[in-house]
Amino acid sequence: MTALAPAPVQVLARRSSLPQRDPRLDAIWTKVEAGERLSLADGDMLFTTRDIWTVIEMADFVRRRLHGSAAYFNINRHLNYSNVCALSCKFCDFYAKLGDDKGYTRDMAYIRAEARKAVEAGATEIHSVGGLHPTLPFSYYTDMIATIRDEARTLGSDLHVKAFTAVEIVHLCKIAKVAKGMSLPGEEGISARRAAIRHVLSALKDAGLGSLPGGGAEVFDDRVHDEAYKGKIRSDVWLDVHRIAHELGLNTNATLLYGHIEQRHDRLVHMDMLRRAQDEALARMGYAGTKAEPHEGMKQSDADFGHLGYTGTEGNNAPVITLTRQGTPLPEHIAFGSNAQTPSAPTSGYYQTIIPLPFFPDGCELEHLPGPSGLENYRTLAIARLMLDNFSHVKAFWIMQTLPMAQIMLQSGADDIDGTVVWYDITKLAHGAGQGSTGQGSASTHQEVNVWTLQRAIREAGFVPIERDTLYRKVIRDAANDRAWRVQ
Ligand code: V47
Ligand code: SF4
Repeated sequence: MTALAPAPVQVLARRSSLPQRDPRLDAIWTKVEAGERLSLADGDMLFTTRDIWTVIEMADFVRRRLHGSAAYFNINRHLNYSNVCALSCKFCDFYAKLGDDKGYTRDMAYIRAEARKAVEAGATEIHSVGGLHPTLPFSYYTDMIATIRDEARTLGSDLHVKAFTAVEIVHLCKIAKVAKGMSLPGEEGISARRAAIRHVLSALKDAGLGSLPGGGAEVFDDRVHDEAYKGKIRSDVWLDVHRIAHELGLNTNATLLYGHIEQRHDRLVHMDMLRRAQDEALARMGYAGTKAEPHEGMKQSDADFGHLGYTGTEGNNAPVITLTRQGTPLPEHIAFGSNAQTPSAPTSGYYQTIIPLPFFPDGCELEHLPGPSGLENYRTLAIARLMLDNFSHVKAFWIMQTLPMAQIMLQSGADDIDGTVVWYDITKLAHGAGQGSTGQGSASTHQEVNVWTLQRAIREAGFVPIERDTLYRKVIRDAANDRAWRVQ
């Protein structure tokens, strides 16, 4: 099996000649061309410059260096097993309380039927998340995964199960009754928490869990956390769950929920925390770091961000590992190709993609906020591509970005638009905002596009559509039966 290896392309840097060209970006261009890590101060300039087009041009340069003209999609189904949740995040229009009319919890017959439908539609992935249900036993979750995998196997499919955000994993630690000591302060509490997370993730992996989605990260800032999603795990615990998943060989994704009550610098800190976590994951895989000491730019950014309470760069001498230098193999090429860095090093267990999620105000407690503008969406996605130099992929999740926006995002740093989705309960597009969807006139959780529509959207944006599986391997379809697939 090989991972997707884009055809090598000759990438020539372009320089925007628009009147609003910002010459301060020249120094950032030089770093981008050299594949050097951008500092938080650079990120700040990318957010504040009026020359957004150069920001986009730089992100497109990086995206093409990594992926050439390839743009990825998958055939998947989202399955929300329950919307009943013990928390009440202010940005969330999805949750219901136990006993509410709008609450639902799917039983195993429903889940089995969904797995069957997914296989019959040729899906390679089920993406399943839900609320923090107060009474379901831990066995429900292992049964759910085993049921999906069993039904798929019966039908001859190796359907991948990507399930449970880090927030759900910690909830499962509590209900699996392995979380003793999780809330204790100090090292003892932390190691007990880690042991509980490891136990739960191992049990889920044994049941057939294939990877973790990127949800629940929101934005890694305590002020925003306490104001908008109090009660949820904080950044240290979210990152811990993903670190332990990586140690167990599970790949994971990461999201950034922006455009609500956070500030732009919170987004940059979030990106910095994620790329530091990825440095660790890639180091485990045998990647060599390029810098052992914080360089000038990082020191500058410490000064700029220190007063905001972010000291993440202080005393951190971990190697900086970038994937954006010409010719650096992507982790999936190491995992599925013959590019092993160190023969005994693990070949899985890293962040695959960053998914910037624009805040949707409709129906939630923060409904009075306007949500981010289109340009803010492009800018944030482009900056994610530039800052997260050690993430292979940037996903423009078309369900939240809309398909027309996702098309342009493919030219602004994104290389992936997610999949056919079918039902999505977490946010709803109103009044046909997602052109190319089923064309329903009012807000609906039925948000499906067919493969042809996704491929056409990608081609129209000037890219070559490549169907991938969850782990970014190329999917080959049987010419006589397009529901049958294998990975290359
Ligand atoms: O964690 C909830 C977000 C996330 C709103 O890993 C909202 O491939 C905007 O994580 N406005 C869940 N966002 C979705 C998610 C995801 C989606 C697609 C692909 C992958 C992947 C992961 O949705 C939640 C939360 O951050 N969310 N409410 C809202 N009103
Ligand atoms: Fe519950 Fe997740 Fe919604 Fe928060 S975002 S209320 S944890 S379902």
